[in-house]
Amino acid sequence: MTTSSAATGTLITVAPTGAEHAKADLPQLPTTLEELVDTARRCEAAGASLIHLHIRDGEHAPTLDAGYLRAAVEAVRETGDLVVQLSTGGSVHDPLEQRLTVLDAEPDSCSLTCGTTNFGDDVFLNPWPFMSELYVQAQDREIVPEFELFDLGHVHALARLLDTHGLPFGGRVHVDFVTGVPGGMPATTAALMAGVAMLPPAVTSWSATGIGRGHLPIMAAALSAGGHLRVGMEDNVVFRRGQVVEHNDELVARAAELAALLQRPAMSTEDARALLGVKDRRG
Ligand code: KMH
Ligand code: ZN
Repeated sequence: MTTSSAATGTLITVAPTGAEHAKADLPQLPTTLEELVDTARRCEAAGASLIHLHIRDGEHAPTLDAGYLRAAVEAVRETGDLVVQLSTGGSVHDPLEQRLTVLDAEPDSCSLTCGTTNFGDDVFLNPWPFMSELYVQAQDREIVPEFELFDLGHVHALARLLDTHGLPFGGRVHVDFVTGVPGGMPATTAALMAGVAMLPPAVTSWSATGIGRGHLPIMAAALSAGGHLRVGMEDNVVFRRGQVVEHNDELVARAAELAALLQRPAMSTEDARALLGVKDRRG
């Protein structure tokens, strides 16, 4: 794809929780249903149009339990108009078979990581048969995947996926570069631009996030290159040097402010739905 085809508005995704941070270390991390609903409401008000959800159980531990997932999707959907995306990446400890069952909760969108990557001291496993199966199941269930690219090889695997199975439900192809994971592509402008240059022509939009200290540089690089943004405590818990994030809406508001300054203001949820081609499951 060419960056000039990017929309004039900015899709802001919030990834509020993730699977890696412990509630005990970060009590403001939204882990309960009430906290997720509050997060969705406040982040939509601040400019987010898509929420990438990892769910926690009653002990605040990552879970792929069908009941928890479905309850979260329904509650967030009732709260507002955010596009609801469930993580199929889960935590590095989740078995592949269980990660496929995430689709049973009928989110609007699901993440789909395009390859295995080292993930700190762990391995985030995404072998080809799993990616393929997840993709086909998402097509069948009319759930729009967001392709997560942690490395340049993942861009190549995305092209293989599209060549093998055709377009996703809705016909749009949105990818998200996750940069700065120890073991993946670094959170540098050069690495991000190398990934963008490799995107297959079927890609219709891309966003990027930088883990930890890569957060701000990648936000600036993505915006200036016509990309969209992902922010949130899953990726970064430091607002500025010496100041920990107290609520995800701080990160969304700052992203919206920068996007507005660059004359690519935060996109409405309706525009985001059209950009991504999601099925309307509201009401
Ligand atoms: N928690 C990471 C191991 C995704 O949500 O799809 C995987 C991850 C990607 O966060
Ligand atoms: Zn995630």
